Amino acid sequence: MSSTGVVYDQRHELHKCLWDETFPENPERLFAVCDRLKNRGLFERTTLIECKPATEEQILLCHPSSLLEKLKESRNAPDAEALENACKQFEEIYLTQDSFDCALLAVGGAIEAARAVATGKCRNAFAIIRPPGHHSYEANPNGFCIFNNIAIAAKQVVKEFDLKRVLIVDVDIHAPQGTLRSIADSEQILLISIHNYMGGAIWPFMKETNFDYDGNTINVPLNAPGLSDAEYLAAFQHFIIPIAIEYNPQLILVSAGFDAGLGDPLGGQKVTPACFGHLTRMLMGVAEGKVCLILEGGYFKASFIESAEMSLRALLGDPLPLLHIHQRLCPTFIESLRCCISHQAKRWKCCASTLNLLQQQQTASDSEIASMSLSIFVGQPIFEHFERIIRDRRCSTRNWFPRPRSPHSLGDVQLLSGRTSEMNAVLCVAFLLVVAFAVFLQPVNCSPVKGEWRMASKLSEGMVKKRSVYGPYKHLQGYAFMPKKSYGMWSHLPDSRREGFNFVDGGGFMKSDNENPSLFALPVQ
Ligand code: X5A
Ligand code: ZN
Repeated sequence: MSSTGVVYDQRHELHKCLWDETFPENPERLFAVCDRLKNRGLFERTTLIECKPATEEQILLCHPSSLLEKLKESRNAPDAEALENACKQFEEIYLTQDSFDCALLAVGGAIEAARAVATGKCRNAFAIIRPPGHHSYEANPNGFCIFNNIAIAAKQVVKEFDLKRVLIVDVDIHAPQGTLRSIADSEQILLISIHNYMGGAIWPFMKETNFDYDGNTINVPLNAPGLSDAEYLAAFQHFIIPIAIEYNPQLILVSAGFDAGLGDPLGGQKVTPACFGHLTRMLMGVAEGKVCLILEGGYFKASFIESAEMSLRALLGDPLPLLHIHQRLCPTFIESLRCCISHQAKRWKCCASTLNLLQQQQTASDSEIASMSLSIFVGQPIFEHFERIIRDRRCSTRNWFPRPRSPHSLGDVQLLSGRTSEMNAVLCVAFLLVVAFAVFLQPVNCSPVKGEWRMASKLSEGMVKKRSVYGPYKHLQGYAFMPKKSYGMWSHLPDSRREGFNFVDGGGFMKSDNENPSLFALPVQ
């Protein structure tokens, strides 16, 4: 019987940030995952899939040759300073002399894993690769991603095996704008993604990542932080899995980012490792189990190594820890899901029937039939602001990422100090938008506003005030909406505040500030 395949290649460590060793996307991520899988005796139960560099022809399935030429130059860069300077043309990208080859290897790994599953050589597979890929599109590497590994792999297997339906499911917490754009021209590929949206006030600040997008991408936008297993399971059970079944894919590729996980400093959500295992298992019920996981983000080591283990255990058919759901679904999430179901009811029979059921229930309980909410998007000014930063080559990687810095790198922040009149204009527009959003939309039934949202500038305490914000975010600080729920949310605090956090059997154990521990440990089934 064919087994579970794993891609892992030492050479992926060659891509690292030479000028900021605290950068969250680092080689340590792969070592940590692999160490864990080795220590738990999981590697020996899998088949190693050999990883070879993607060919230029394969890269061209999603990117222009101009990008290949640009990136190739980094091979001959004289020093780190030249590399850092070259990276200013991109958004949140770093390069070493080896990054180009390493990125080719990551794409190659994704392709080989997808091939192994498509041909039946492996029952399913997990490609443990980096750099990640799902943000990159056309000539725009960004968000730690150089080439779009998963989109290229999908296009390659469609071409090579004449597949008619390949499904990509993206569970990374960041909206996969790169995959969305890379596959927009492919009739044989469908993308379903669940990600932070926050009314459009979160990176990558793109309207196409909201529920009302039409095309071969289906979005589940999340508009509140602190969501957990309950919400993710509900999204899968009521929306993602029914659509997957109706689509009837021949192969499922998963953008397996674990940054929606409990404790992730970038994600702000609270999905337990065990839940990642269960999500994988739910997908294994579709496409005759032909599921290929491809690693994307995940930045809190204790959490993501456990999530990766649980996902691999799902692929191997191991028992998974039971999930204990003892919370009601977040109302803001319910509204998102209702919008998704209503919007997709036009195209998917399963959504039409779910919607019908919802409306019958509402009639039966004498409540008004809820209409679809407004599609909110407040990200345009920030998006344009970021585009100008890249165009003017104003900012290097180290200044993009908003988090506390070690003192020795503080000096570089000076690069951005002083507001330009352009920045002031952006601030005014953003501020006016925010005021309009707060004042005029308040009575409208759209929950990102309802009750839960306050202006961050008015907070006496809260995460915005507590964390230092640098780079392009610096001047926007205090003008953004922060959800009330996230006051002092621990996952946004510096790492030192997250001590006492352990992951056991797919759950997590956190000691909170008031010494009142909250327990997420889960019994094994
Ligand atoms: C792959 C991934 C995160 C990009 C964050 C940009 N990228 N602010 O998780
Ligand atoms: Zn991510």
